[in-house]
Amino acid sequence: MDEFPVKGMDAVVFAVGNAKQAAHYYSTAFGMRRVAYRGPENGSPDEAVHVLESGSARFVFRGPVRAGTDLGRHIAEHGDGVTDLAIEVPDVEAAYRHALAKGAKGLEEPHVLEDKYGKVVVAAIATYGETRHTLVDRSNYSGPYLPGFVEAEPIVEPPKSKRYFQAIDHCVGNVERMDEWADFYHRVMGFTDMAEFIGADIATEYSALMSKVVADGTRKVKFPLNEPAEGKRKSQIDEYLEFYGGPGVQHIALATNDILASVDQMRAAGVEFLSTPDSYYEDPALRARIGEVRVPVEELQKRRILVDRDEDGYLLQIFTKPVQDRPTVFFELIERHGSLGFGKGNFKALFEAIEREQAARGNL
Ligand code: TYF
Ligand code: FE
Repeated sequence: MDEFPVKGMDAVVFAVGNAKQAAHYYSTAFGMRRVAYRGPENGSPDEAVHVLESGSARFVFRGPVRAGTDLGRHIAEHGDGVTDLAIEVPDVEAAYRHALAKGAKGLEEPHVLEDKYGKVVVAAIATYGETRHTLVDRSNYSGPYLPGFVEAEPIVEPPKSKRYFQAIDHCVGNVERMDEWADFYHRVMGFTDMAEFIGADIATEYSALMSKVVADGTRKVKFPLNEPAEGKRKSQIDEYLEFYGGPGVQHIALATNDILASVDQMRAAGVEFLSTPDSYYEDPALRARIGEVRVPVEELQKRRILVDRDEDGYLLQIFTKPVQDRPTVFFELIERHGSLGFGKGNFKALFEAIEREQAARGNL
């Protein structure tokens, strides 16, 4: 029996300096639709909260309205970042009791929130850094987000074309001790390791990081965990830890059905992506390894989209630059065609691209 059943990701919650403007950026540049709001106008004097969706992916942006809040302190310390990887579970009480029995730190006891749309049960436990997992059961709720939130108009007309992405594929944490946190997810949530990992061998060669992926039994919730390693130069994970001020969420991967169109539209709206050199696409070894994919390699090359293949299929992926002034949180777009991996074959090219940015910032 699954000791910690999960339904999927419920939301990624961001703490930002200006939630109104963040909501605008994710509407215009990420094609998301605002669906709910809570702020001084409806019972939240200290913070404004905008809720945006794209398919099943839900982002929540919280911004302080006045000085002296813990939210404001969090932003002063970490910059804009992710405070909560909220998970939808069928039974919050059972999940929370199980987590605490296995040694998790409780942050919020299970409680019921209620309004005219019904009831939601929530609780919260701590994970790495100041990050938390809120556990949510919304099976008896029909409102736009949580009790207390009102329906909100989209900020701009959502894209006429397809949405840019439809789900959260995985959420990556940068930590100081990967094994400790992998064990946390094994013990507390019954998550198991996925095949992909970066061990000390690869780490010293070029990546300067070690990485492990834990996931629930259904593979709907996937959490890679990175740890800095002694490499030839300063690890990108150390840069993150320094600028974020400790462990936290590094990137959110968004599942798309048409990465070419999404990248084109996001670029046109001003989103910056990491650049892969032409040599990546012209490498005969890559061409041989990849075989046939749904578009000519030239179409990927034009857009700097990466491609990887394993025994189950292939995937296309691309990474944004950090989306705030601090070199911390970024996004990945991923289009899967059978592959359940994370682009292991791209790690070298990807980490070289990341290191070029790191060097440009003077942090290598
Ligand atoms: O999530 C992953 O594992 C891939 C690769 O600092 C990756 O997206 C791993 C570490 C990293 C950036 C990307
Ligand atoms: Fe990723």
